[in-house]
Amino acid sequence: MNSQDCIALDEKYGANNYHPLPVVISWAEGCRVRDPEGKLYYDFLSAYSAVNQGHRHPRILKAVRDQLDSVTLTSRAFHNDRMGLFLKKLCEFTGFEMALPMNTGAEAVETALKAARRWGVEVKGVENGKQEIICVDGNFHGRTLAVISMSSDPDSTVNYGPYIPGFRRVPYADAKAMEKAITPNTVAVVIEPIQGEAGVLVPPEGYLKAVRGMCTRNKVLFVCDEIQTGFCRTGKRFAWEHEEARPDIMCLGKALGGGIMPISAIVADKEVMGVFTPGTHGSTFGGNPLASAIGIAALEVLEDEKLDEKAEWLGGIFRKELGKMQCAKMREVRGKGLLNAVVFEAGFEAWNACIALLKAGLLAKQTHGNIIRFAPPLVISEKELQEAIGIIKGVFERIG
Ligand code: IF1
Repeated sequence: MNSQDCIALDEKYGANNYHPLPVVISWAEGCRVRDPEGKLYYDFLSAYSAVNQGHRHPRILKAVRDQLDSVTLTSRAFHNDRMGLFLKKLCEFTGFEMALPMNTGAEAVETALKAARRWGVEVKGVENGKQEIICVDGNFHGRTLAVISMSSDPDSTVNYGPYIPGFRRVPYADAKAMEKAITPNTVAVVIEPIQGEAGVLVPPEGYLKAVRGMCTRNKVLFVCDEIQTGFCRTGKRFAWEHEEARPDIMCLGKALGGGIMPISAIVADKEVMGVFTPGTHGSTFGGNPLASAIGIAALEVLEDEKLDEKAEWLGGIFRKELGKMQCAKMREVRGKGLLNAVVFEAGFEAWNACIALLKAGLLAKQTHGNIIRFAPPLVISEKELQEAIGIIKGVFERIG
């Protein structure tokens, strides 16, 4: 099937809930993808950072193939011989005591919200039904009803009421406003350490530390959504490490699945994770043996290939080279590690620039109309990155 036929099928049979770039991917490896016509592209989205280890990493593929020969799915009604090893590896990688496996990112966030509400009653002593959770403007934590009840984005929330109560929203990167919103019933604060959907918004230095501090002072859980920023993307294993602002609960997803399947989790210490008892939360697929085998391999690749250091190093090169480009419409280059964005002047149609990049052989997606996000797989080599920068330069300098 050619690209046109694939797109026609999507449009005829698929709900109209996306507006993708007009490109079809039928093959991928490392940091490159190919369309059915054979054109090669650099992938500078990495499935929104779910492909940090690169497409079809050989070591992760081997883990999949090996696991397919024994057992793939058991449900949690029985133990399987992979999950414990996976959770141990995840705890060692993150430095937390316990983990709870789910599937998608939104489920991890839901799990964190539920953990926080229960902890609020059972440990902090808040009356059930009175728990409050503080979130921030511009957040993106997924698509479920509880999660969109935190959202300030009209597209995500329109006509989906009634929304879930118990959330208070304050401006992002404003520690004072957040502390003012804390009441005796506040059980948690939920933030992304860098806001992805908001256009790779990096908060001023000291913000994460301030949030950590106010949570400790007020006996409130600090929930950090590292679903997009985690697993080496920003130059550290987790973005909170840039300020040593260790959260109480970390939400994980995307790259935990090694680019193969949805795998998510929360990690926390015993005091928090201890609130879950049999029957109070779960998932058919969470922790399944295939996912567990993949999760272990995904973490081993991040560790053995030192992808945190690599993202830090290459990210520096990327921002420096983009900063040098001659394009009068460019306003700002920002980000950390290999999670970066270019902000153009207000009213700029970044969609058109993404189409031009696509034609030149590089896939990236705009956000908020005038921002383009650049997040290649972390396995990209310096040479490949330089070639990709050349493509971006060619397009941006033509824009003027
Ligand atoms: C889509 C955005 C990125 C996330 C954070 C939780 C989730 C996400 C910080 C939920 C998911 C994805 C979802 C994807 C687009 C994408 C996205 F532009 F919408 F905001 F990456 F920047 N927390 N982000 O970024 O994870 O349930 O999807 O596994 O099409 O909705 P999920």
